[in-house]
Amino acid sequence: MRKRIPKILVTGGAGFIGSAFVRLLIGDTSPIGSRNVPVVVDRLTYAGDLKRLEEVKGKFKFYKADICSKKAVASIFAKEKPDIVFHLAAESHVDRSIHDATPFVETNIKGTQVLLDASRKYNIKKFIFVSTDEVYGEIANGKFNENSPLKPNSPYAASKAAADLLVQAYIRTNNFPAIIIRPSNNYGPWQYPEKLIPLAILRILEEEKVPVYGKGLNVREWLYVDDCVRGIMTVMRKGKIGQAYNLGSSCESKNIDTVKLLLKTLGVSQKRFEFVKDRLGHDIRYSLNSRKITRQLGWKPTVKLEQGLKLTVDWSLKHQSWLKSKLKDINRLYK
Ligand code: NAD
Ligand code: TDX
Repeated sequence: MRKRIPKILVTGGAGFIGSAFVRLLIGDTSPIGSRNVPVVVDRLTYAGDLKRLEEVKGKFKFYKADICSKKAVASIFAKEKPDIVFHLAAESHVDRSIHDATPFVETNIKGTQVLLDASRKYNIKKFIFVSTDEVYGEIANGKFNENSPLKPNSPYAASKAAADLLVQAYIRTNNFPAIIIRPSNNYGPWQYPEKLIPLAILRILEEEKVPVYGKGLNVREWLYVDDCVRGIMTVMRKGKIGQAYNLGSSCESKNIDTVKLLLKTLGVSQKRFEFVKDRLGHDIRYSLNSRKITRQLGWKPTVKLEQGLKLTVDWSLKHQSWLKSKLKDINRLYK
């Protein structure tokens, strides 16, 4: 008898990481991926864009819906009866959360709770929650492991930590079958150009300078998006219910070095940046110990920063019109 293919629902599937995950899932030739028609739920906020899924058009089912709406989520779950939920929908940009925390509390906390309740009601088999490294707060030396306390600093990070804790509470209280993933800074094709790397590329394309906050000494751990979504897939396949997994690349770099490497990759002068006013409450460094996922589940990153930046620049040069289509929104945010 043919095994039933699990029905997969992805929230935030029109976003940067969510769309990369949906593309991976659809291209997957294993029993889970092949013949799977994932259900994508996305409100299409400023950050959502179905162009990211154009190459897999017709191979997924799409619902334009707000995860905060109990009614909308209930009707999707009633109709689709998913087996596995990947929850990536979120307000994801730290700078925006500093201007206005409201949508972060709404989507990241309330939206997560609505999804958890619907998932419980419909007895889903697995709930994969994509949290973030920012829930741990900053670390000057050493690395965070999965048992490090959650001490978020920005409103974005606080809202993600609240959601992370809610998932943990449902695991403990209801035996809810969830797994938490905490990835480090992602970059790669289709990232919205509000984040450092695509913003820097867009500014260079516009003959402007790259804005570097403070003195550029803050450190981030850069994870190429394809490695991230492979990690999410690995956790779905082999991860243990009730566990959390860090997902980092070990490619740590000071922002100023990242920007200089990017300028070199773009083939422009090393001077095409300017120091600007620092971000409020700017976390000095994120750094993950990702031994648990590498040792227990066998995942490892494959793309080093230099190579990932090259891939990102090549893609950006071919998709300049998409990046530039976001310019008005970006200028409203930053100027
Ligand atoms: P993104 O901003 O590119 O995409 C978020 C998606 O969620 C968008 O398509 C948006 O339309 C959708 N969305 C927002 N609010 C919604 C709502 N109320 N209802 C339905 N859909 C809604 O984000 P991303 O960079 O792809 O991040 C995906 C997830 O990974 C997020 O949960 C984020 O916190 C997490 N994460 C991101 C990074 C990173 O570096 N980008 C690192 C670690 C963790
Ligand atoms: O113009 C800029 N200049 C600058 O110096 C911008 C936009 C950022 N920065 C700095 C701030 C950070 O130290 O670059 C670093 C990276 O900034 P972002 O791209 O905004 O990412 P970050 O704040 O580190 O958060 C990211 O990683 C964790 C994602 O946006 C989150 O969604 C994820 O959870």
